[in-house]
Amino acid sequence: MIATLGSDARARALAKDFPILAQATSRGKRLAFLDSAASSQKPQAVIDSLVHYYTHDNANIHRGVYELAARATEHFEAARAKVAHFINAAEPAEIIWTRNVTEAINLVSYSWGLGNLKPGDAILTSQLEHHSNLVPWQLLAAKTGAELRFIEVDEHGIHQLDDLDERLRGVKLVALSHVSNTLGTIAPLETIIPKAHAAGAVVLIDGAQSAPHMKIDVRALDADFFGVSGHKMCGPTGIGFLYGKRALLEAMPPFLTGGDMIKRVQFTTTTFNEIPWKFEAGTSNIADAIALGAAVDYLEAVGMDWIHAHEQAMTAYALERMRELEPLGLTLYGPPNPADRSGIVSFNLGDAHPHDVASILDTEGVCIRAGHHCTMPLMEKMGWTATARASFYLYNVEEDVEQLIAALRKAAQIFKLG
Ligand code: C6P
Repeated sequence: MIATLGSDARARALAKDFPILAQATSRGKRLAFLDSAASSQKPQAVIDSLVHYYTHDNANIHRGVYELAARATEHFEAARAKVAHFINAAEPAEIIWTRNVTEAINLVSYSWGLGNLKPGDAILTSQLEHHSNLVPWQLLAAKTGAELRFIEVDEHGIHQLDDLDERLRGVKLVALSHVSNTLGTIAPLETIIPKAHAAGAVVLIDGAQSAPHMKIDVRALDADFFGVSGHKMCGPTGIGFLYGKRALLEAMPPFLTGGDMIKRVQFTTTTFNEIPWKFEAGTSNIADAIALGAAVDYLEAVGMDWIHAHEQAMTAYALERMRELEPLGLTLYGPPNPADRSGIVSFNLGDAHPHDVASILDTEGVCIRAGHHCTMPLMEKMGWTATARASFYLYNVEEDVEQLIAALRKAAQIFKLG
């Protein structure tokens, strides 16, 4: 058994902050929640923030002059500042609230993309992308006449960069996920971003699977845009954000229009608000933005470096234990070196359908995801119909892996494998 235990004791203590994890399943099994890549659980502090807001502070923001409205506005803008600090943005004005990373990417596609791309230009993405970081670019390419190109990945899901300079020729936008939600691959952004900029491209990073799990410094990365979903980082659903460099955001037209995003409206013309409000039309998701601020407080108190190290250790441990099941037909996917991947492990068990595997695991209290993980082109390239996927977060402990292994052995027995 390898030692994950330096961090296991702390993870065990942190798990107590997440009330949902204390429950047993309807079959009386301990809950082993291994699907945080889909959506994380919420600590009590985030739940309390939601209850506190609706109990004490609820009012519309940026409008009322009375005390409640002023307080709601103050907390809402304070949450923006927390998020800015969390990813080391230069200023809170560079953070735009969105519903999730999908909306953040669509905002860039419509607002930046339509005005900046023309026939002869190219968009470069990769074969690993989630549909949210692919479909918007397919549509943008179709609308503008730009070409859509791909960085290829090998059979482990590792980016192939030998011909990157060539692929970057004529590229105006590079759009990449920081961490693959299907294979856990960490993209070599330190190599790609400087080359993309040298080629004259703007860079958008889909941070859905990185920001919850590792320290993000958008200025050190030199990302032009960076999108995040709050629900994957201990925050509520329905809130996320787009980071954008001030100069880019200022030059972009609004995405949605209506109230709050204006400075002055006359019958036939409108002057738009300053950033970030120019991009926040209508009443915002106030309570959830504030609760995302509470999630940021929580994650920072735990320490992003600790979270990353814990997940790396959990993943290395899980990979080692799962390799014991290879004689039973278990196949592991993704980068072989644990250092090249985050806390996501995709696999298949013999020729059993991953949905059936996931259903058997469920009877043992183990929650995993199965399917194409919104990466259908990657599945097609790899020749897989689907995979099963376990993913780890700060509250996962060695016992979760033990439970996964025992449940997989049971599944192998049921499918008469090995
Ligand atoms: N991946 C998963 O189980 P939204 O739905 O907007 O919050 O996140 C979309 C998204 C975009 N990019 C990446 C890399 C993602 O992982 C996700 C969400 C979940 O893998 C749900 S499909």
